[in-house]
Amino acid sequence: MSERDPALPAVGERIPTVGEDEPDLPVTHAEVETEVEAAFEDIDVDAPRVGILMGSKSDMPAMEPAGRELEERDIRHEVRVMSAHRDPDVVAEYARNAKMRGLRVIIAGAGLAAALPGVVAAHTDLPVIGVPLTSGSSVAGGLDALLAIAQMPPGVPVACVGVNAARNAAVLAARILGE
Ligand code: AIR
Repeated sequence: MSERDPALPAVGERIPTVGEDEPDLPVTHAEVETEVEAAFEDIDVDAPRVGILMGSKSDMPAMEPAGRELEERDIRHEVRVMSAHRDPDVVAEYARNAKMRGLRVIIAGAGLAAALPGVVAAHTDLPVIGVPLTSGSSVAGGLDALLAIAQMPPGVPVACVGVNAARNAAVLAARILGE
């Protein structure tokens, strides 16, 4: 069951009425439903369900197959470039807001000291799929990124696909979504 928005009154909760002599009235189911409906009106029904992130524009060719796979499956997604090291605040904010924006899975690809998937997982409880990427300046052909993504500490999991396996990340995202 999804958590109740703490900003909304619970059924039966007493809310103050206008006017001094009137007693407080308990909130009815109908009133709660109206408030919940109003809150949901703000949520974009066309919101993306998968976020595809990458640490640099230079990762785009390697990450494109993930977007293609989701497109073929008609799964709404968005693509963002953000670096865990160069734009740490942007990454933290994106991850913190992701669930509220309707995202259900995050795919994050990066090369070298590939912190992006792990940092995203540190700021959200959505499932995060990491894609280790080879990079021209890697001294280890992508093994550096593979270890950085796979070796997460207990309690902060990142699912890790193979090096440059962006398409597999999308297939896994689809399976997590049950599609
Ligand atoms: N990277 C960017 N910020 C942190 C990391 N680990 C990675 C990118 C890219 C590589 O560094 O994901 O694979 C090289 O980035 P650039 O921008 O120099 O081409």
